Amino acid sequence: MTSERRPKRRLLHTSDVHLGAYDYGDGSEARDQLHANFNRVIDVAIREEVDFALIAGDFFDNARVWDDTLHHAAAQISRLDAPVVIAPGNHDHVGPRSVYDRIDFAEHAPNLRVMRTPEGETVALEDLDVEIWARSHTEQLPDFQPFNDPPPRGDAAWQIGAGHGHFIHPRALLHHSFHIREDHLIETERDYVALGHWEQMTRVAAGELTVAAYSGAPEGLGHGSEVGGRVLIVDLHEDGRVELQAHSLGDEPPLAHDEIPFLEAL
Ligand SMILES: [Mn+2]
Repeated sequence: MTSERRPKRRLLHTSDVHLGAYDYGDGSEARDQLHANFNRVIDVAIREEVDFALIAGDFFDNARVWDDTLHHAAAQISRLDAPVVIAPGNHDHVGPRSVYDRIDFAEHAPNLRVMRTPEGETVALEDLDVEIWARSHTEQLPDFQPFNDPPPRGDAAWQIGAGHGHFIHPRALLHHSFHIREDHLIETERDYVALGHWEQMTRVAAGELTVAAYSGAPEGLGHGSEVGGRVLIVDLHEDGRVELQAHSLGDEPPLAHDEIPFLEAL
């Protein structure tokens, strides 16, 4: 967008963690696994020395997760010496009966910012010269469109968008809720748009000037995806380039930008 050089920044993008999805009965291995997987997401963020992390919705599975899950999440987030921003999705919506009202996250994870304004909200990370805009889910409204009418770019060098919903391929049948279209993403005029709601990792079309991708679920439940158990590391380069890498939560080598699947059709 601008030809001036910008500060080099690095972020971690994940989504659809669904912490607490197995909070029933006496607990289970699946529950422990989900918790351990989020610990590994934070491990990657620390190892890769990210400047901030962005969770594009469905961080918690529902508003009735166990207290222990809330405290586990806050403790893990606070291990990272960098801001963590959550743009809530349909499973962890804001408003009445929000999971984020259950404990005082500001006390337990002072580096966490939850976007709680239903009309949409810009979080300014002033020390980083980064602004993040998103519109959070409030409840299950099928016609909710995360990127309808985004505000113009702000003053910070880097403009990031986040949204939780279904990217609609131009040739797709319109049978999903929470639509995100390519022209929505183009109209954001953001440098990077972090998407959530899908369990598979994929880049999506967003015009020439915007990079947009789903991180997929970190536990690798991706249906039909070749990439699982990964998070995105996003490098914002001084010349304005946005470069992705898919980092494994296990021992797999990272995938370079062009190796990350690109949605051709749906
Ligand atoms: Mn979702």
